[in-house]
Amino acid sequence: MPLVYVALGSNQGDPVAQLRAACQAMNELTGSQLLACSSLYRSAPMGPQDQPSYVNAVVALQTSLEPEALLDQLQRIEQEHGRVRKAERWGPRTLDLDILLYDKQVINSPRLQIPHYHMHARAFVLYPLAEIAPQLQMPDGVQLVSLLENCPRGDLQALPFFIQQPDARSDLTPHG
Ligand code: PH2
Ligand code: MG
Ligand code: MG
Repeated sequence: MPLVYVALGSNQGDPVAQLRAACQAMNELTGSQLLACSSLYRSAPMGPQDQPSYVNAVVALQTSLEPEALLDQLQRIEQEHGRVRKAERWGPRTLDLDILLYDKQVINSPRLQIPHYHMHARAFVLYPLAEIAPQLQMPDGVQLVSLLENCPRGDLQALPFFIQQPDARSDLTPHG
């Protein structure tokens, strides 16, 4: 079954509760199982500075949903958690769920760009991802560790809260 990495972010309401609820909702998707969750991380907003800091995490999800069907479901979960789509780029949001990687696929459709278009340069994506998939290779063969070398950690800070870990899975081998 395909292995997908999803980035979570929130800076409105109760971000920690939003991220926990989103993990539970992803684990309940048809044909899907959450395999791993990173720690929660706080960082200053990228983009407009007149918004609260963000809480981010990355999860590994095994799913039989095709990429666009998964996108539909993630957008539904965003909406159910009060997401209001606004015109402002990089503006505040109650819940943002971005597909980072879908197996080794490269997708450039009107709705989906995978790998996620800017993941290479975002500490709040790369460090949580490395926590759950240290051996990961990008579809183009570049190692995640070499992306990290070019991406300073900045103010990214691991929080002392956790998302409940899914049951330990002996068949979860690093991707790549
Ligand atoms: N998401 C944004 C805009 N800015 N900044 C941080 N630190 N984390 C985010 O997830 C984030 C952001 C829009 O998706
Ligand atoms: Mg985003
Ligand atoms: Mg998004």
